[in-house]
Amino acid sequence: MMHLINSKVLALLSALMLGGLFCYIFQSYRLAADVIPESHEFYLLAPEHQQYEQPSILHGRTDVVTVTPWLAPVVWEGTFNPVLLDSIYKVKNITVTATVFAVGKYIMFLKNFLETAEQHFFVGFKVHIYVFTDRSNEVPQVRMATGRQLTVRSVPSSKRWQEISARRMELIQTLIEEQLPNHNDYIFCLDVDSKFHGRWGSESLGALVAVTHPGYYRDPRSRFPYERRPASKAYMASGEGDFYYCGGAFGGLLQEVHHLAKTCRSNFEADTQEGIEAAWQEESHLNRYMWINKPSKVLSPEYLWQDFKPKNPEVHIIRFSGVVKNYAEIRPNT
Ligand code: UD2
Repeated sequence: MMHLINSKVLALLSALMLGGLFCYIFQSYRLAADVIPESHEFYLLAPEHQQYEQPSILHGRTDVVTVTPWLAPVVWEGTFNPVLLDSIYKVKNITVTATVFAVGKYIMFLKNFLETAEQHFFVGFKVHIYVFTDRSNEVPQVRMATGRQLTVRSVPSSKRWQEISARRMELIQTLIEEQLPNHNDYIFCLDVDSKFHGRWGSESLGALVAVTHPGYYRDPRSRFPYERRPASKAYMASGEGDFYYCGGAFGGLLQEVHHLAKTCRSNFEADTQEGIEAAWQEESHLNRYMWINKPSKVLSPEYLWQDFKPKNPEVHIIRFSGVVKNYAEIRPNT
């Protein structure tokens, strides 16, 4: 009799456990199927009843190319609606991180960079700027709007500018691994010897974002200063390559930029082992990376001009531009 009761209790318990397991699995399945991650790159939710100029697929800019052969947008003034884009990205509650390196005398550029970023870089969004410097005590005090913050990280000084420029990939990789766990957020890595002159905002967001170099976008690719030695991991053969991209500005989703930084760093280090340094250091490795891993958004040279260059007619607005500098005076070596 006792034996019979025990087996009934056992059967009841097993049924309860199975039921519980079924509910758990069913619930998890529902969650996985129903919940669309809010900050997913491709989930562009516009507010209801918003009024804006009617878009057209017939009329628009005809003086420039606005899409790459792999169908990534090329962002030029006049190709996007900033108000609409801001309203789409605001609800995602994203944080945009920017990294900037100011090692040695390059600290002199930081004040202008930070002050103009306040005026033009993702205004109205949460922004976190990381400054990497060996002169923490010389970092200028710049008033930042609510939601914007600055973190200073100490890095060692260096006797070679090539090394400073190259080490950026390693530091960006480590920053993302250690400090930035939300992989749905975005990051831009920018040169400090530059200033913002116009809006740089949500139109620039994408999974992997590259900027076409202002010095080469009108040239045939045979003239691009890619690394041409086959011994280097940054090697680009003649007839290869899409555009020549800047090392001074790139970005995207944290997970994408992490992969980029890690790959460029490891290729750079493999070159060093072989006693080779690519023609334009990490810019060469970045160009090789972007050739294989096509950027999902390409920013026109509006997003990195050079102050010494007169504005070309297709450039309607300069948003960010490298200041004129005397290399011999500011670099630790020539
Ligand atoms: C180009 C690229 C730069 C980089 C370099 C290749 C653009 C506009 N610039 O610029 O991104 O790819 O070629 O090496 O695409 N830095 C210091 N202290 C130094 C030297 C450099 O902090 O003593 C940092 C600083 O953030 C600077 C960046 O490294 O903005 C790049 O160095 P650069 O501006 O001297 O390189 P440049 O003008 O040749």
